[in-house]
Amino acid sequence: MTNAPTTNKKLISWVEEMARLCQPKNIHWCDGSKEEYNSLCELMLKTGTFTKLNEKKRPNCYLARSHPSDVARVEERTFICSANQDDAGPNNHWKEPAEMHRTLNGLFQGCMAGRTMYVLPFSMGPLESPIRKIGIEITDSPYVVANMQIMTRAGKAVLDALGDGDFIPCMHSVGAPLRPGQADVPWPCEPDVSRKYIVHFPEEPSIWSYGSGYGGNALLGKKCLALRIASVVARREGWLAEHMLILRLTSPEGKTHFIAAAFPSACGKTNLAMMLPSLPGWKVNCVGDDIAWICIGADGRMYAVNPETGFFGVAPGTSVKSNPNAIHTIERNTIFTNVALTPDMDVWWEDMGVPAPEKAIDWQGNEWTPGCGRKAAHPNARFTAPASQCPVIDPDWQKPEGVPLSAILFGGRRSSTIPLVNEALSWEHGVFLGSGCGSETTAAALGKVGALRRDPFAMLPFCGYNMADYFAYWLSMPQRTDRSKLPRIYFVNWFRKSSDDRWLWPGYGENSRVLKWICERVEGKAKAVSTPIGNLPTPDALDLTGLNIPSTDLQELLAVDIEGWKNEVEDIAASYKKFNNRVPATLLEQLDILRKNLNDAK
Ligand code: O2Y
Ligand code: MN
Repeated sequence: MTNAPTTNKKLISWVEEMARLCQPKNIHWCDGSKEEYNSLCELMLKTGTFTKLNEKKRPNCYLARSHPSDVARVEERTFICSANQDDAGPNNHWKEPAEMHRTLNGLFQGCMAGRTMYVLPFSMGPLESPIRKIGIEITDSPYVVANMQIMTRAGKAVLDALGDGDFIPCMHSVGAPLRPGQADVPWPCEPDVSRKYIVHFPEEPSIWSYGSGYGGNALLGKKCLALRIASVVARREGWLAEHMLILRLTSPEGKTHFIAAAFPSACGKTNLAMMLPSLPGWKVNCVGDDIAWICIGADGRMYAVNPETGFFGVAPGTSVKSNPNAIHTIERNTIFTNVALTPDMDVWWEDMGVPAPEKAIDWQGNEWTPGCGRKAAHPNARFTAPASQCPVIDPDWQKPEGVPLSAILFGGRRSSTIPLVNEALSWEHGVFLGSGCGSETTAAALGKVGALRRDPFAMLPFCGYNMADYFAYWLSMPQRTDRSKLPRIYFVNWFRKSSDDRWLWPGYGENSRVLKWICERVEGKAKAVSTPIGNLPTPDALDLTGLNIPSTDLQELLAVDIEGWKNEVEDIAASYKKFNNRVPATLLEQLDILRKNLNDAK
């Protein structure tokens, strides 16, 4: 290959082999430059993939509309192909690796005909970070390249850092070859979901994705590499790859704590990560909104790195009320996907907090008016925006060694039983609480609205190995460092409802009150009451200054619903059963302790 900007033999021969397989029209090695980004955007304007937005209102912003069959991650088509099925576990779809390679080889044969094959070097984590990982994504989608340029460190600097070293091959095709003379479409993909494949080979490691151009299916640095593959690599190397936001909370006196939080998808991680606290003088800075790579530092504390450089956030529901800092982040240099287009070439979505336009073009490209009975934006419509544009991006967000964690939060969308906040009594108790994570489904998710879906550690769709082994790995942390140096663990729930279906807690910026209590607990200052489920704030320990919340609501938020918890225990026990006796004894002991505490409670 004459035009390869590298001497890396493994890389050159892999690109040659993939070119022979996929038969592209051209090969383009991505340098990650602004010029390259702009020319990809120009290209996508020509093919109709992109629509340019109003330059005055949204400078350098574009809208893409996906094919209606290609709007979200496809969990049912996501595979972990470890040699041994038990290593993938009941939490993953599995196929024997050789068989899957045969299937993929068939699908990728000639799949890039008539298209350009882009070779995109990218790094997850700052290049100087000891745990950064370099991937090379080969893709036939310019949309994927443009999004990856925002979401990762990509291009020449990465290739230079790679040198002759090793990388993770990430192979992607939209699965829509062009015959000679065949016209392209704005969003090429394989519309038949049963022919889409998002495949991980953790032992190689490598990633193969076919048929989708959307988000987590196609931007392979994100969920595929930084969570599924990284979770396997992390266990081998002694660190953690987690589905967590990272934030810094600073008190009016300037005291700072870093907190990581794992919530299932669609529970407001992006909102919390860059929250505007309602408490006067308190400040939140954002380190990351979706993924945390956590390792034990030289001082024995846990340090968290955000491996990404952008936000791929859900647009519907994002408003000045829910997330003012996100609204500012997406004012410029942003790619919008599947939102509505207003007559003045701006974007709109449901619950944007501004009146609906009199008419718009909906996410499928059809005319839309308020009251027409359809949504203007797809519920999983997204913005892709640089993290550096967030008004509260943390000054340390790119520190190669990460930021030291004071606390880890787990949570979910739970309308009953789970209190506003609960402090774990030990690391083991905290791991138990994490294993019981779950969330009630919303209209944005597929399936029945309001059904509880267990999602341990918010990692169920993202853990690249058997989750029972993952629990054991988390439990091993006190053997890897001084237990007293580990972050304290909390379980939070902003989503409690009253029996007459009112929100009991206002959420958003008011969640800073809970974060304040957590930081004060870490400092040994705040009061708590010991209960059968953990330590809860005494009602006067939460700073409720200026918040008009009925005392009966507060009581409900901080009460232990014994009967509800008894059901919770049995439901968690049932969720463990799926792991066929592989769940660590320590977690079964925690379950028994909780059962006994609840039975002993009056
Ligand atoms: O539907 C997709 O492809 C995006 S999924 C996603 C994107 C950003 C952050 N988190 C998620 C998720 O599902 O957890
Ligand atoms: Mn996520």
